[in-house]
Amino acid sequence: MTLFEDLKWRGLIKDISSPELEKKLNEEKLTFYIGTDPTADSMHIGHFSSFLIATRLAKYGHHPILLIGGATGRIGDPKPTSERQMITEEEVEKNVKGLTEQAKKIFGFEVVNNYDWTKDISILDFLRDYGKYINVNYMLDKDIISRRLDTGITFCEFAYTLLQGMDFVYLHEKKGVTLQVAGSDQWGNITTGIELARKKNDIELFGMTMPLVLDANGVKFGKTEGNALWLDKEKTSSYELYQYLINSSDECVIDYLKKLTFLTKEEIEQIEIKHNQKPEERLAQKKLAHEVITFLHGEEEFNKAIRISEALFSGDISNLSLKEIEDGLKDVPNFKAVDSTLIDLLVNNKIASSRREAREFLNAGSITLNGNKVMDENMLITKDLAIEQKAIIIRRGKKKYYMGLFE
Ligand code: 485
Repeated sequence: MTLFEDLKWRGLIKDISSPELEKKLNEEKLTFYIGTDPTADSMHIGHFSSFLIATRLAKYGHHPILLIGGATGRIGDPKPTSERQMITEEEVEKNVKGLTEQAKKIFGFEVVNNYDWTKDISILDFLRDYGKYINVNYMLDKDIISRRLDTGITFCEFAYTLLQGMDFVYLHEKKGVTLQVAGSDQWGNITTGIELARKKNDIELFGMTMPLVLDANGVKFGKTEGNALWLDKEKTSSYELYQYLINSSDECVIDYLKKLTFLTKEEIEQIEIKHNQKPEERLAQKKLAHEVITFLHGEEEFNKAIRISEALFSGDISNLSLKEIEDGLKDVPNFKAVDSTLIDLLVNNKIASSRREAREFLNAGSITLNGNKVMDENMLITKDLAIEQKAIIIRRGKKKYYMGLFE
């Protein structure tokens, strides 16, 4: 299978700037780039799904450059709905640093920052050398800009597309870049660069976009109740990522395997057949979690995520560290633990609604404390019982966890 056929099969091609690109991708070695703005100090899984294209093309011998937008991040790519809140320069710098380290670590490719070549261009040079080549009419036709005309768009954001266009031209001149890749929302910015290069240098540059990865409800992949899944494991633990991926719906999981892993067509088709025989075993979801987490955080983190999941599922948490427990139980109800009897602890922290109900749970053997079944309502709960003198974990029934923390 050629690279282009592979990308198509994965559903990774939305628009291409010229049909010639297929031949070029299959037969030449191109230098290409993909960029992101420093709106946070870590990428999220949405960026990852796009940035993976860099590794995909590199596997076929193309040369990737990753761009962090220290300049464009100071302006803000117009959103279709409203003007962005500007972020402070300190924040931009901090985010550039975080993203640069992360991009190098995860992908291992060259990383550039557009602030380096943008910061010293004077306003007059900008207008004469770039502004002169782009018609305002052309800019107004762009989807994102035209959608903002009703609500308004400042000159600052209006000019954004020219900055990104300038990057493309600059990277072509300095590094031989001929292709820019991005998610489909970047089409307007990519074509500005192509237009600039054509008018200014009489050169043809190429662009390619991929569709957004969506879940079965049309929600962007990686968003849960408005929260992004971050690639920085201090922000989103491997366990949380594991839980998200393992819970992918059967409808979407094969699509995710195509878009988020390097498994081949043959491998994915095999997985699909086996998965459909026994969907309840979640083979496809397990493969997905394994591939994504080992790529991002390494095998050890993946094994840790499995260990936490299994321990929490079986209830035997005695082998987990406090950190692992905290990762695993981040979202469970927390309470401040004080010395008390077991029954008081259950009632005072609403694990049982009354003393009568607490006794029912205890007598039925459905309460565990740090993984061990407890039945004596008068048992004294103190710091000495807590994991690393800090946490007590109560499980009620099969699934319901509560975490008490001693001061
Ligand atoms: O020369 C460039 C300067 C800036 C950018 C790209 C090239 C960033 C770009 N304008 C942007 O806003 N990208 C988004 C971001 O940074 O969050 C997202 C896109 C998405 C995908 C992802 O970056 O919305 O489609 O391309 C990598």
